[in-house]
Amino acid sequence: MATKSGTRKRKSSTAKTVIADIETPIGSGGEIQQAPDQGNGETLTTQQGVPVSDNQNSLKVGQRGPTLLEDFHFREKIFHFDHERIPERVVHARGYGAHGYFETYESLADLTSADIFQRKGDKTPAFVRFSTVAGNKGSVDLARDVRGFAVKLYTKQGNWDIVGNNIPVFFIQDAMKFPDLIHSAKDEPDRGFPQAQTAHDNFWDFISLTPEAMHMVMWIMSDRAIPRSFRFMEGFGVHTFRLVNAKGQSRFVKFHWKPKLGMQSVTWDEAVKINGADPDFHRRDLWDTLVAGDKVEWELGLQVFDDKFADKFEFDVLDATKLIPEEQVPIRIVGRLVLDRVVDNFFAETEQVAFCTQNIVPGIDFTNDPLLQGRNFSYLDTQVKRLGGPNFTHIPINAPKCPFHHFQQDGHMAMNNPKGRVNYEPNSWGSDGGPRASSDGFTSYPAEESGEKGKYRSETFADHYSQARQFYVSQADVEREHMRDALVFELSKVKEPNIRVRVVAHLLNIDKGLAEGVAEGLGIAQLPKPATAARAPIKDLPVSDALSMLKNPPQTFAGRKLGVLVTEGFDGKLLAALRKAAKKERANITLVAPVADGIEDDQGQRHAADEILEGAPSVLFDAVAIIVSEKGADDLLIENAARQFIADAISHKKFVAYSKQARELVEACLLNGSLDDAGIVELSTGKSASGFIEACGELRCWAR
Ligand code: HDE
Repeated sequence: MATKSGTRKRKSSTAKTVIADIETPIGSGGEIQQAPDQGNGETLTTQQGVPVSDNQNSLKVGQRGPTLLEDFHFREKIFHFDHERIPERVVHARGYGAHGYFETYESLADLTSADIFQRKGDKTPAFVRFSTVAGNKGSVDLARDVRGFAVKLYTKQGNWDIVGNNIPVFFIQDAMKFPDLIHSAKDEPDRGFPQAQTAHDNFWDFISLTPEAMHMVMWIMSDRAIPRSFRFMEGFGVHTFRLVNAKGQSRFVKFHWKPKLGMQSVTWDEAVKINGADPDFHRRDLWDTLVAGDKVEWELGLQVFDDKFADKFEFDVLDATKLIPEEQVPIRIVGRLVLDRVVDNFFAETEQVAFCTQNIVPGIDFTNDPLLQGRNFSYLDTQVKRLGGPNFTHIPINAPKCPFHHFQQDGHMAMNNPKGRVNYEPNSWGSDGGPRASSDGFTSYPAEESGEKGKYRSETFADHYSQARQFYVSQADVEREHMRDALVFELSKVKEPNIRVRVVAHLLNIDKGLAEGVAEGLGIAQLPKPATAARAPIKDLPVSDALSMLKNPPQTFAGRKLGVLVTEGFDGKLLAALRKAAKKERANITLVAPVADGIEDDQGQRHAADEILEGAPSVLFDAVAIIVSEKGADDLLIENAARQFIADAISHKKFVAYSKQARELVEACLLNGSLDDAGIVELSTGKSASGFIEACGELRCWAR
């Protein structure tokens, strides 16, 4: 409050009341911590910089009187709070971002003049945002869905955004259909559910009437749509782009991101349980990894091809529902993307980052893919809506990191209007006249275009089933089973029988066995006729092993997590051996105990628990170990959470290790398997611990 002399001092009486109002937390050692503390020593101010004397009580007339409108601090605080939300993204609302860099492996000057690809060893700052598509901002991470994989590269010639997905094809061929696709996938408008899932009538109704979606449907019904971590996903630019070199020669290119730690997904049963146990599973995984000082890497691969290949390829390279198998055009690895830093602030960076497909740089260009052309309109438009005006490029996460000069000015929240008198061009102000266009600026590839105006769909886009079949037949048996189960699950949530039958009619054009399996799972007694195909499917496209995750296993436990369930008096040496082996393999251990405050091992050493049993079901881990004392084993035998922990790990085909005291406990949790299983091992020595961790590199015992 202001004193007569005009200086300020704290209202000590109010401050005391406040402290009494705040709960005092109990520290883990039993001592009581003092709250609140003194902060960082700086004085709290309003946004105008005015020092604040009381941040807990509004200005009133007397102790019990009305609040005064002149309380500018109260008004500012509430006003700002009222405006904290901006519109969430219409699609890809739920996402998570991180910083890093791109490192160029070799000069690609023969292919492209893009500055980022000129010099071996160059490092370009990058920001990446991963996302789900259908769910709202607060939805769960393990929805069955495509994942966004959007990369912003702050190159020396401007920002280049590769706004891709973790699936190399898309549902539709023309951007015109995008609003309908998304409306059908999101919650139904009358009831506002289901959220973050496609298992409902509207989605499958749309799909059943959109044969071009069938290839993508195969991908989203595969385990690609339930990744174990952002770190273990591939990324794709999806569309065909152009690379243009300094001589003006153009080649086509598809972009691929290959995860250094290999690919890995969860099973559907795990996904459902993870969503309950930890809805933030993916974002926590990335945060924890980076905060622990580990880096996350992908390599950039290019599929480069020319008109000759495009002309002889079975499909149109402008059709985003088609991919080019790696076996047909090999992938050339040209650099790596390394994520090494979490954001300082989620909203400022991850929420405000504005990716735009039209952000390209000299040396890169678009093709006529009608989906890409439509996206080039949409992204700029959506950012203006979301971020409130044309100056979203002034937000640090969106600003280029290279010098930039232009005459654009004003508008909401203008932060860097050009300096000086001149804000137009041409002008005659010489060295005060600002920037000028230059011959090495961006020029579009002079592709020749002609034709009659019309609302067209090219004949060359008419094949809807051949690559859907190629993807399906390229999967391992387990992966095919999962796809069949996923289709049965999704369609079982569809209440209109005609829709289910229409989907099965499409499946008949893809694979008869799959169609029959789905029909059987749904109880459709009589198979429908195959859907009429605009073009007869090619049935003998070769198997592409590169399309299967299980045929390309990572063979490493690096970056994965072992959950170790312990009880009081457990074998401390065994845990130490597991820790050592995990460290060597660059894997992590989470200690799960019955209580949070920690427990003692048989050597008398105390261990803090990372999680308690009820809070950490085994679905959160890639493999588990049960290291318990005899008494602990007896106690856990009658504890539901413990039995579920073990039974789930076994039924999810994970590697399971146990100390000899846990033998009976593990046996009791076997449903119909046996302990005679290569992936269920008794540990006794340090050697067996390291053998177990190495074996975990297989990730699952699918044969179980
Ligand atoms: Fe997007 N998409 N999209 N999309 N998309 C958006 O832009 C759109 C498509 C993708 O982390 C929106 O900033 C249209 C394909 C990602 O911020 C919006 C079409 C692919 C992200 C939009 C497509 C994507 C978006 C919503 C059909 C993979 C999140 C919020 C032609 C290659 C980026 C926003 C982030 C976001 C429009 C199809 C990927 C509305 C019209 C195909 C990764 O502009």
